[in-house]
Amino acid sequence: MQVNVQSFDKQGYLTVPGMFTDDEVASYRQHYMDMRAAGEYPGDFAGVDAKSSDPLKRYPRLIHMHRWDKISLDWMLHERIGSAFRQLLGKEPLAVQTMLYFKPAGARGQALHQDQFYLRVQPGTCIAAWMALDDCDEENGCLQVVPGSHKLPILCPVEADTSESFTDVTVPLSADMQPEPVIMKAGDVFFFNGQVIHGSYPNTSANRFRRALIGHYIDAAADQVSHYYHPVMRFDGTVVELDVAEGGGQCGVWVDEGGEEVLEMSGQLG
Ligand SMILES: O=C(O)CCC(=O)C(=O)O
Repeated sequence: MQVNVQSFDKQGYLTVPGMFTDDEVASYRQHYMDMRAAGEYPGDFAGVDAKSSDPLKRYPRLIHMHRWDKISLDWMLHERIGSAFRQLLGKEPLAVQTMLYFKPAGARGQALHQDQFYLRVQPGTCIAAWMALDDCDEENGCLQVVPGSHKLPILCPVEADTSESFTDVTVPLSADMQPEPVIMKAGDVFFFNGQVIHGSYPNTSANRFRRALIGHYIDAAADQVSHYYHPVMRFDGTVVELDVAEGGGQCGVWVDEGGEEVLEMSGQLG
């Protein structure tokens, strides 16, 4: 499958329509619904409570399933995903994470953020493959991205509104930056680099899920990534040793310069 490398280079993100068939998507949906119903897993940090009034406690996201679930491992290292990455990066990709977001009706979203804030890949940045398992639009809380953010440094986080987001930090936008919805069909995959500011708003639908299967990757030129993302895997399933990226470093804050907002690298990451 040919992907539009020029568009990715220009924007830092790209939707590849129909990467997975309806049948494949239906079988992933069933697999993860069965898995969620069957019990608790490492990574269920928010707790699982089938009777909670919080939809995200009834359906918390799954994290790092590829470490104990073959279907997740096979998807993370899928040839179609690998081929897209080889075209987009021009380098061999390395895989570091899987996640499954259920996002049922009424669930909060995830405040705007940059993945590189968490992964701390050096040199370079991370890149995500975000596959829609349901059709996604603004009603059920589709992904939102900020155009033009793909070349920004890491911005200093500020407090998020936890009535809208299940995470408690976000990044401030300058006045001329506006998130845009990423409307997708089930089976489409959205690729975006680790600097791209993205997130999602609550699922305001009456009864629609907005499930997504997500992989995080880095390219083979990287020599370090945060501790949480080890072990790092090649697409043939073997493990590659990378250094552990430490926290800290500078982050950007918006400052007023003669009536114009400019980024100043005066903040410090914890
Ligand atoms: O799916 C969402 O709502 C947010 C996902 C996300 O931010 C991520 O995969 O980094």
